[in-house]
Amino acid sequence: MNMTILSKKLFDYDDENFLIHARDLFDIQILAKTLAYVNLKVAKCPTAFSEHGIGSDTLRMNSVLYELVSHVKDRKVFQGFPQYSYISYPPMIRRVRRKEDFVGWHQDLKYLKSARGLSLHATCVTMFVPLNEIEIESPILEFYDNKNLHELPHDETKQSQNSYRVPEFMLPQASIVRPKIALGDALVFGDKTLHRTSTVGTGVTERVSIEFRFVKELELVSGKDYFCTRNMTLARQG
Ligand SMILES: O=C(O)CCC(=O)C(=O)O
Ligand SMILES: [Fe+2]
Repeated sequence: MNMTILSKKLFDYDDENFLIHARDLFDIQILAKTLAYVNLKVAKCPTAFSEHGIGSDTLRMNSVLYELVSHVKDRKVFQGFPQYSYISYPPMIRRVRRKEDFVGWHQDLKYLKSARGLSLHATCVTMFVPLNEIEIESPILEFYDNKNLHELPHDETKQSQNSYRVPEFMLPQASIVRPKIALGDALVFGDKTLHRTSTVGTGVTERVSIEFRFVKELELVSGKDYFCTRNMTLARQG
């Protein structure tokens, strides 16, 4: 797997089960601008995140969200997953500030296959980008470092009305990785990589983040918008 100089591969078992910590990928000023856009939208529409911290389409349908990916400091990061050269538009924006906003153990593959998730694409790579300053207590992500991960069954429990989670008894016996990330970094992982909102730390400090989903050219959906990382432009699939 190709890497930017500042990227650290935390594990890499196959195209769908890997984790990269990409350091210093985004300019702090562009992150601040994107966060200001999110905050402005929330000020205008306080219910923008009413449902479990996930941004509504009114918040997400703006190309300002792609300024981030068009200004990555090192485009080599995209070469780490070359078949996934289109980012599904709009990206997901999330604001985690209560325990109810936490997402349990899951594989993003489950969301691809569900009616209310990303749908339509068979596979994806996720790039998770925090927008605000990260503190020790900030709920970031944690991951299972496990070689033998297949597609796992998920269920919906009362605790997580808006998310699927892998039942406890199905969780692997493997070590958990909690990358220490800083503002400007991203976490990139496959759709079978098992992850959740990290529950380490007692208090919940607000965290706003964007999730970009990279999909394969062969799986593009007609009439849908994408950002192409090969020519760095927004494109509608005609
Ligand atoms: O933001 C979170 O806590 C969960 C994010 C997540 O599951 C993802 O980026 O795929
Ligand atoms: Fe996820």
